[in-house]
Amino acid sequence: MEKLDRKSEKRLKIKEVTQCESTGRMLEKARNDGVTLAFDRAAEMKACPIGAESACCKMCYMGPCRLNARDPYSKVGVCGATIDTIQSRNLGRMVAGGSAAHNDHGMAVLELFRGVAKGTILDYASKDPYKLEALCQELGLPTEGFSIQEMALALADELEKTYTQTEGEIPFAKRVPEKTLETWRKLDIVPRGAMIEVMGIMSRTHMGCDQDYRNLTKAINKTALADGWGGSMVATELGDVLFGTPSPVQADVNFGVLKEDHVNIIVHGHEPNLFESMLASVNDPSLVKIAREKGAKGINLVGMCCSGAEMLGRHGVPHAGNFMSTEAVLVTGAVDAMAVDIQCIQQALVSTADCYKTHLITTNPRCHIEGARHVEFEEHTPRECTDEIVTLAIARFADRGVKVEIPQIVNKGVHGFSHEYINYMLGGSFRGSYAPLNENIINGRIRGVAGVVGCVNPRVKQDWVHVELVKELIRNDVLVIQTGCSQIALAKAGFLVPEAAHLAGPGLREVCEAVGMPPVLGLGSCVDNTRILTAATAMVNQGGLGESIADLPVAGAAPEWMSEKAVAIGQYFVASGVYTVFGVGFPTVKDTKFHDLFFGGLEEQGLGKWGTTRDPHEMAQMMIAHIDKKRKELGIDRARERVLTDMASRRELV
Ligand code: SF4
Ligand code: MSK
Repeated sequence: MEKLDRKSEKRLKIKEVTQCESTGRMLEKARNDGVTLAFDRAAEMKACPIGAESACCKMCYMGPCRLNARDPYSKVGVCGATIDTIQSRNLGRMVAGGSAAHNDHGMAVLELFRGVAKGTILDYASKDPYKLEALCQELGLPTEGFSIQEMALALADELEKTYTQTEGEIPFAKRVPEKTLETWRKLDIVPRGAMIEVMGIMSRTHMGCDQDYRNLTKAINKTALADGWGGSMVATELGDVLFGTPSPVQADVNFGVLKEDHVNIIVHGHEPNLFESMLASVNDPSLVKIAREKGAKGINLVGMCCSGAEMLGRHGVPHAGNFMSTEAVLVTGAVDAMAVDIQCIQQALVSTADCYKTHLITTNPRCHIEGARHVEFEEHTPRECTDEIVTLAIARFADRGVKVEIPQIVNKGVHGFSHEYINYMLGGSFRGSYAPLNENIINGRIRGVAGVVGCVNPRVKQDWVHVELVKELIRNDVLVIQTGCSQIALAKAGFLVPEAAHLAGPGLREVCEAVGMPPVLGLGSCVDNTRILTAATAMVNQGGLGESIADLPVAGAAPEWMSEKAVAIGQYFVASGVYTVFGVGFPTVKDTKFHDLFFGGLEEQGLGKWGTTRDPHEMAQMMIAHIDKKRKELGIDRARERVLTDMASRRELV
């Protein structure tokens, strides 16, 4: 077990590193217990300033080469690579990593879907046949006279092209608004298939290959779009067909969802099938009986991170917290087993779990962790894995051997706003449409729509940037839609309830009160960011707000991002036409040609653009200014006050 030097002066005060009270309390307990969490590791590990700005290259062993970020054109690498080549190659590889992660996940969902359709996988069934038929029709597949199974098999074959096709356009290019697609075709950035795009960028960024940042940017856009309109979109859409399309459900979030007198099992990761089978196992009467015989009142299944956000929206399964709380939750001592699958699983969970005698169980062949117990999850026999995890958890409950301390904090919220439900909610069941949303934007009650998404990162105060940003956006009548760890931050802050409408500006408040909806809508996991693309497409198709996604009065933000997936997501939003602002920092050097292309040049080509700031209030004003600019271009602007947060109220907010 790694112990923290208690005299460390680098260690920050708890209220400076997290806004989440439960996480803060457990961080304090961990420090007293001599256990190190990522907050303290971040303080000990100074981020490399050259790497942070992407001014270094290790593409070959003539280097690694470090350029001067303060005077970026004063030096080149040993091979002569310029700062623009180096930055674009580095960013391209981040996008490739993120896109590969989402596509790998999406391909697994496709194979599961195909197995269910063929009848070789029996533990799952297609829960939403209406969506299956609608998807077939959207992609031009025949449905008249075809059975559900025939449609499903044809859809699986069609969507496989998302990954394997080497020529042409990915299937969901058919969903893209016409003018947006036209721009992509003109720029030659329509993805062919994810595998060839990811392979292409890895090859072009090899030493001595593509050394023109503009040509590399084309490949970066293609690879990112192969994520958003490719693998991630397939994962979301087929996930809905298999497990059900979400609709609003009330659910609890925060550490208080753990129950001392129950067997507590947490699932953390990104694959809904593990979670769905775990749900079946914890409800199995024979396992519940064993748990009761061991003195437990029942088995309590809880989500964390993104598959948790999916289950929260689909089934109302309680959720303990986001990425930066995954270690802290183990410090409660109440977690009998944590089952993980893929992505955003910190290796340190193994040692933290060890300290608190929790079973940390990896389940996926793509993600083993040294020191963790591995119980492989196999789709044909999923219950073998999930039943074993429940059995291990029951045994640990019977002999916990550690003190249990659960912060009794629970936040209620409404989750599960799929793009289909937004359609229904605003337009009614008989004339479901985006017309009311567009009308309310045109008449100015709603100023615009902001997607606030993404990770939490110990380089900034956990949850705080998300919450401050969203507060300011809704006060300015901007409707906020959310996914992933950001959604959980706002749920903990109490914004995902209809009663939060009183925190919104007068126009947005009026709409929320009329419909009975919160001013902040939770759409699911980080993979489900594709629901935002689909909603934006519906807004364009509805009419009145321009012809392409780039025309819409919308903006996006990932205020506390950390992963390569976040970069891929940000890039697919930018390439789709959305102004996207990142907090924490951005891996480019200012005042270089590559940076200027990303922060302005792409917009001139008809796409979106990047922005960056660490300050949530400045971030909100940047997004609102962009929304106002788009309103002006659409001719729907009118003089209106922009609410600014002054220094006095900022101090109150901290
Ligand atoms: Fe240095 Fe060029 Fe090798 Fe990069 S590719 S490490 S810049 S020599
Ligand atoms: S889990 S990618 S920390 S949102 Fe999707 Fe959260 Fe970011 Fe991982």
